[in-house]
Amino acid sequence: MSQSPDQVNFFTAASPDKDRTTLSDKQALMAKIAADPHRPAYHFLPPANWINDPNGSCQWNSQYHLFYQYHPGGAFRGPRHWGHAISPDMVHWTDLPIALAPGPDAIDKDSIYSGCMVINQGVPTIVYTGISGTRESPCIATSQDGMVSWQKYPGNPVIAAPPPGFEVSGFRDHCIWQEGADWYQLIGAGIKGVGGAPLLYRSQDLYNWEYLHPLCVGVAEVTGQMWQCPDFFPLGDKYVLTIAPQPDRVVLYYTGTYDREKHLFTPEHKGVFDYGGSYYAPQSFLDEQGRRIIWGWLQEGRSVAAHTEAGWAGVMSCPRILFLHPDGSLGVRPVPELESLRGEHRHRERLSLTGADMAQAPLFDQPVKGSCELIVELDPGDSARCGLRLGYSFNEETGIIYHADTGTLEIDRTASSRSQEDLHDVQGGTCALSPEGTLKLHLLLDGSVLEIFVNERVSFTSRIYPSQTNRVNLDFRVQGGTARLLDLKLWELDSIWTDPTRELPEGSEKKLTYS
Ligand code: DQQ
Repeated sequence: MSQSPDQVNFFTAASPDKDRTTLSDKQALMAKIAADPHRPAYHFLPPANWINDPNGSCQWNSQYHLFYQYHPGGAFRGPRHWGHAISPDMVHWTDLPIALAPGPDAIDKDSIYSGCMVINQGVPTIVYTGISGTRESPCIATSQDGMVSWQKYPGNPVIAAPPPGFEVSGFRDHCIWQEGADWYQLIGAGIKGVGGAPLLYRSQDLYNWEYLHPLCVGVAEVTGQMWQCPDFFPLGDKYVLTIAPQPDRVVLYYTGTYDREKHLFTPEHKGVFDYGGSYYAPQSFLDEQGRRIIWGWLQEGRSVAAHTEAGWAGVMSCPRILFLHPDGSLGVRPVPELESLRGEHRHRERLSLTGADMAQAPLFDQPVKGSCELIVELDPGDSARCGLRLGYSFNEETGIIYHADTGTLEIDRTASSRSQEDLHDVQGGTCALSPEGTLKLHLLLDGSVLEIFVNERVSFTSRIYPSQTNRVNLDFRVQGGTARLLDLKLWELDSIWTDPTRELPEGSEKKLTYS
């Protein structure tokens, strides 16, 4: 499928005066983006500009659809639209025209905020939050042409205001499911002074909603004032609620039981979904294979000025499969479809290293490509710390180190880049060793994106901005004892953009189309 840039609307405000945006502006922007060492090669993002939350995620008629919060006016926050891309495999994507834009009606004149997709008697139906000033309104749009163009419901909003009786801190973001003949909807909210509280509604037609009660209520001091983007779904014999809490912005999950008579959720197990500090506002869906897939927005870790100048900001995480561990905790791993990108392979096994101070052993003679996948199994032994170092030019490095005394993994970004514009911190979180006492790390490194899955239980997603990302030296690091690297498999990964015109702007308007 091909769309002209104007249809896709990626470039209209690449220059501050959109009427003066010329082909050479577009070419210059795309050339800069194509040469950007921080630009991921196999994580989804549009050709340019700002994105945030995934929206409307679904698989329909075998096609995967990813909508996303999008500002076509530049690589900074602005009036949010819904961008749209489709894929046969969640790996290779085709850009489609913007699905939803603000206005012209007053109810959503300022932004189209996050929401979900349901198929209502064969009709694709989006439920989103219309933004008008400070007013947040649940709204509907439908498509009659297979999800390409969208018509807003003239009777929007479908819920006029938050329920009376308490003061909410926010009323936005939607998760909808069906039970028998009834639809149920959660809207992200919080009760002022109390805590996060996703509000539960019921409807028979998606257009008329009856308020029931909060699905559950958090404690403001512990889990924040407002739970954005609640997502609620069955998994195995439990139910799962994921939330994006404000102000902490660390995605949490609860697994527990759901009483389908009383429509109350009783959390039994609470966990951090991702410790990295970059992963936010995830949304899941059930695909046609019955897999629960989830993806989230990877925020920038560089200044607003830096990403505005770069011409792109935000990227989607890789699609992840969710499952339940026997102890009720959430399991997570990347989808196997990503394996189709695997190229050159390297392997190491049985490497033992001892160090009183931090000892370091190179894992390969030659640097690896900055778009790669690693699966590493470590036995911390009696060491105090062990892990990996990603080494770049100019002494820039990122440490991925397990601390035995605290049982935490730390992502050390203090020397990740020379630029003072970027985050320089240490991110850490608890991660349990396997029953055999080992640590299995599954890493996806892609330009400025670093996703790490630990023992298929928790992820650490980070953004790093070294000056150059095409050559990475990998080292094994050990301190205060002996640790063993049992096995390491590495694959360099191909770019998902098989159409070079997406990144190479030279030539005509035609060459700027996407297929
Ligand atoms: N992002 C959207 C909101 C949501 C927030 C606005 C979470 O709907 O609450 O872009 O990142």
